[in-house]
Amino acid sequence: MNRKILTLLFAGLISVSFAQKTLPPAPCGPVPTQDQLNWHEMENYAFVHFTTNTFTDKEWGFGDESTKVFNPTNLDVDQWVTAIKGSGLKGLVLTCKHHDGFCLWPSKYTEHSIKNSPYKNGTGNIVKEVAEACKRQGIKFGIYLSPWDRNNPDYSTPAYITYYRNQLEELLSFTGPVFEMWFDGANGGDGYYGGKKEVRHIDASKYYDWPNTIAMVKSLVPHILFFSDAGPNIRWCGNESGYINETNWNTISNDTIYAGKSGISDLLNTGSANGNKWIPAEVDVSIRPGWFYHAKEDTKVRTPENLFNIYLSSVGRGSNLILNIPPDRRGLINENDLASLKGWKKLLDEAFKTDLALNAKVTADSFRGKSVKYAAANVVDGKKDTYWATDDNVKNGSLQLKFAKPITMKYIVIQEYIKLGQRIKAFTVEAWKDNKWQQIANGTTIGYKRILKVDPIETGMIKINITDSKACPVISTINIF
Ligand code: FUL
Repeated sequence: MNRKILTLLFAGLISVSFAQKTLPPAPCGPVPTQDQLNWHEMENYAFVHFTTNTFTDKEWGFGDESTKVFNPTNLDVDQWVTAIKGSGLKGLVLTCKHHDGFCLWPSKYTEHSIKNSPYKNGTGNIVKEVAEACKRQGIKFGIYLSPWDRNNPDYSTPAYITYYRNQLEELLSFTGPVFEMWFDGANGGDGYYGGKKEVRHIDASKYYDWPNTIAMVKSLVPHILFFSDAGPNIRWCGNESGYINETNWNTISNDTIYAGKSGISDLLNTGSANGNKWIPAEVDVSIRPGWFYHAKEDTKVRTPENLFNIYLSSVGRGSNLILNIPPDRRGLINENDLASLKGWKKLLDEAFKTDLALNAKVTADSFRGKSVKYAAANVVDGKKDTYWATDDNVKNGSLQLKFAKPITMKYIVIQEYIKLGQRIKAFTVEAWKDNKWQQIANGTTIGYKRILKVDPIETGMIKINITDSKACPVISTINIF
């Protein structure tokens, strides 16, 4: 063996042992659970609001609606799921019971259900039908069971909590796995309440005894995640208009979130950099002005462009999107909604078609321990579990992407490796144009995913500069479109 080869082998051995010695960054602050990570990866899914309201043209049924009004004449849950899946949505959360108390499954605990409706002469179970259609077509299923029940005579007494838990147990006996459960924050007020027709108020923070309900549900479906204003697993974004703040922390301290607190919507909309829990935000919004189908809103369905902007201001800001698509009185997703969804999917496919970063040469001003394990090239390797990171004492850094030939870009997508916590507080993007670096975008948080829309620009090189971070930055992916 000649001397040159020996030297090379020796250098190789040294760099291998260096790579092995460079430990990954320690987690920074709270980190997501595996179930939350799986949820982040879903990015978007559908909400489906369907009850007697669909037939009475209401948004909030009083609870005295006759079960006989619920009569979808042409219900086809596979049509819903096909439309939802075809739009790129990864799951469906169904209102099994809305505030009016009417149950879409034949509950043995109440007469106010589908069993007393004309639908399939009272033999139908729409929750089961939908759960099975989701399974058949390969999307996830979630449930909404309104805590507020304007029909139930016991609402506001302890007996109702038993009723609510019995119903959950009943539902979960036939739904199979459930990825998310939605606890609606709308609580208490006037209602039918078994004929009393009065106003009932409850203290939502105590009345429902959520910790015990959650423990009961988790024992039945261990991987379920709970959504409510305060989490504990997923938080509300603070509005129903389709956006999360540009600064969006997945972290928040859940003892700072309580109903009635002033400024709560703003806090939910941003999270807090130093929050002590990982409770990411979900953006809930309807494709129509209302949550339920109303024929008079057929001309007010959101346009594909509007849905695309909502995608950018929700998923593109590191939150998940739950888009409500309410079936009409036939029991079908209406043609108007189908047309918008189709247009939306086309816009998404066109915008994010070819990842121009895949062919870029990526370098960084520094990388952790000079180990290839943390090198810049990891951000374009298409693998979600590799990343670029700096040394612990380096809280900023620059990644440079050089393209084989000039590209015209419109979108920059950046993903933090959130398994190690959310870190980045500020960043800028520069493009090489007219022989100099020019700043074309800047932002604050990144989180699971940040999509930046820039004025289309032709360039041969870009730089992503992390200018402020809670701890050494850890970036898993960069895509350019
Ligand atoms: C709100 C409810 O009151 C609306 O009817 C709808 O269900 C929406 C998703 O949540 O709080």
